[in-house]
Amino acid sequence: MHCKLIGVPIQEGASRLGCEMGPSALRVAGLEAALSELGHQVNELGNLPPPALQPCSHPNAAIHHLPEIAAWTRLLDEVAYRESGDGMPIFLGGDHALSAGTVAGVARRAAETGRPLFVLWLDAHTDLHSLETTESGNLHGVPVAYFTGQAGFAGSFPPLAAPVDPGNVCMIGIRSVDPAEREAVARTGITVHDMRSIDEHGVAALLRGFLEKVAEADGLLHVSLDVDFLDPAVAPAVGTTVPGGASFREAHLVMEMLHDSGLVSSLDLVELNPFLDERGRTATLLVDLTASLMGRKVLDRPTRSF
Ligand code: NNH
Ligand code: MN
Ligand code: MN
Ligand code: MN
Repeated sequence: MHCKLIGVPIQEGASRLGCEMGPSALRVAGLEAALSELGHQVNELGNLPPPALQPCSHPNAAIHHLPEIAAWTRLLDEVAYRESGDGMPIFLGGDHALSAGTVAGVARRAAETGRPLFVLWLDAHTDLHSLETTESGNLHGVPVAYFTGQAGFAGSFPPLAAPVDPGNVCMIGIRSVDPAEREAVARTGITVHDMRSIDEHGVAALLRGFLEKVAEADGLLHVSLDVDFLDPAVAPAVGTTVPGGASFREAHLVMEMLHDSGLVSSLDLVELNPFLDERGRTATLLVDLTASLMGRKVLDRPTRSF
């Protein structure tokens, strides 16, 4: 596989500063070497420079940094479209607002190839607010509403060329949903597997159901991994910890199954805040999870798709 590492030093979408250092921490933790050791060709594209701003505003006075996030979305839509033409872009965040642009760009590419894009959202949160409904005003809480074509982004965010069908979005790990997001989940029909579903059925059964759907549709699969998908006991370096998250092994199992499926075409690693880390352990875990997604395994096993 030809992997492209793209640093996205964006932190204006989160309430706490520090995600800007995420790409550096992932590099220091050895992401490039981990991928090369697995036999992949790795292109290190460096960090994207912060884009120029265009003034814009919104009647919701709670919103923080709208011109910054709108400009990043415009830039990332272009970059993701360009870099998904050949090889697998890996976006090193940066906060989760970056996924508005990365998913929009890979969706535009997928639409051209005629294959449907699916999105696996690994997160404690659904990130389904619109600009109207966000109460925190932190725009890392809105990307899913944007890239699935929900109303209210016109005039600031770039027009969306290829909205992702909400029926193609699957969320796993969810345990913090605001009232307006609850309503949006019901309205859009996005599949949400909360932590209770993981407890009841096991993460493998939930993920297998989704991967079968992607394979049947001959789809492309974008994976968006928010650090707070993981339990804060194993991944403390995130500004929005929520107890009761995925365990170390649950997260690795998800990555191992994704590798075996052969379906993943692009990846976001987001919300890593190195300022909150303990001696780099969260950055190291993210590198190890990415290695599992890209083929690292304990033992070879009889081939099984997923
Ligand atoms: N739903 C909350 C908000 O909109 C929290 C979002 N924070 C996240 N999302 N970390 O992944 O502010
Ligand atoms: Mn702010
Ligand atoms: Mn998120
Ligand atoms: Mn989250």
